Amino acid sequence: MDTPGKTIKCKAAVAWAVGKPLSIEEVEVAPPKAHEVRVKVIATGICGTDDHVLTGSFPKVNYPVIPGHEGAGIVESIGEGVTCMKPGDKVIPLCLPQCGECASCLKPNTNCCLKTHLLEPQNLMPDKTSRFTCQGKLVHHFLWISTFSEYTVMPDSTVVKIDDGAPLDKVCLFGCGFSTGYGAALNTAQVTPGSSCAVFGLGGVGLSVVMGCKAAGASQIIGIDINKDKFVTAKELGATECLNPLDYKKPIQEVLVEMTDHGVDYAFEVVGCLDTLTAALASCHMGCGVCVMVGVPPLGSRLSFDPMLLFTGRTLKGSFIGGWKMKDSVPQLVSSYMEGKFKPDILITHTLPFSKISEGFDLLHAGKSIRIVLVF
Ligand code: PAD
Ligand code: ZN
Ligand code: ZN
Repeated sequence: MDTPGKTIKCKAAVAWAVGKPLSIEEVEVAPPKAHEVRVKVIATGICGTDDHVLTGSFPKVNYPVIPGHEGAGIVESIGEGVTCMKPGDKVIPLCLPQCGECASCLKPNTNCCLKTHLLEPQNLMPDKTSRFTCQGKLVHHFLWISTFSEYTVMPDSTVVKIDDGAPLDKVCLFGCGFSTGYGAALNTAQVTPGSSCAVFGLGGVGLSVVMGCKAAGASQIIGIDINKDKFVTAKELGATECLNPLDYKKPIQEVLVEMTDHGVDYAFEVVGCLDTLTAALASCHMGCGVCVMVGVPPLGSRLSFDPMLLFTGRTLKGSFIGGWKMKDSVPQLVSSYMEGKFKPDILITHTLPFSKISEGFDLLHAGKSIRIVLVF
């Protein structure tokens, strides 16, 4: 079909309002403007963050919106001035831009590009218009990439070309979940060989933290989840023990401090809950333990804990998409995957046609999946 320059009609999953389930609609996707790229999405994962969008607990989202941010696809057409890719290239949309020009992009030690949604909401393209309409209404973008649409438009700073041989239904996980978890261990915590680690929350992101801790040479990796069904995969990926907080009368941080000789070297919160964040910090070793916050906290929440936990030398830090400068790192992660350096495929418990997206969210809510990949 001769589509470049024309509006494309295709299927997309639209969240019309907070608390409403996704509904599959026919949407119109306008052609890309200057420095934009239109991508045919081939596969997209469902991340816990997409669920936060449906419940209204992700900041600065405008409705109606097309969520989805863990995709992989093929460039359909490019706008004026795009030089980094061409139609037919395999690409991964990036949920965190790397504009290459802002103060953060110019610093070597942060990936928090100042074009991030948290500073400059990405609900419309940079020219403040949307490329999506449905039933005559404007539909918003999500993180500029909206991968729950068969075709989607994004700025060229939020998409990167990858290896031509990459299997798109697997490497879509590099757009968020795997990169976030693996990088939280390697880049943010900088886990050291022989250390002890505790990972709170064993979803797709938490299990990727487990893989990162193992790759970094940690000798003790304790997985913590209230759903014991997650323990088999966690152990397969490198967890040395798994704990269910519901099995203990005392708080889980006390159990961890006892079993690790005064606390772990690194703790990761990968649930998105303030209680587990405080528990993770309190399970760190006094004087040197590092707690990394990966889970997205509830919208508008405020943290409260005993400041002595920090006064006595523990460190609390956040990790945004694993600390990777995404444009530079995602192609390298894909290449390492192609060389067999890690196998995030094990995280994909279900591959479903896009039309079954609601079934995918039901599986996520029931705790019966790790990562669900939808294919168009
Ligand atoms: P998920 O829903 O697949 O996994 C969450 C896991 O936490 C599940 O296995 C739950 O059973 C478990 N859990 C729930 N409550 C508790 C509890 N009280 N104690 C222990 N375990 C519990 O989500 P996910 O793995 O896709 O995402 C996890 C979080 O990471 C979520 O908040 C998401 O928004 C966030 C995230 N952060 C970034 C980032 O850049 N920091 C990127 C992507 C996702
Ligand atoms: Zn995500
Ligand atoms: Zn930037």
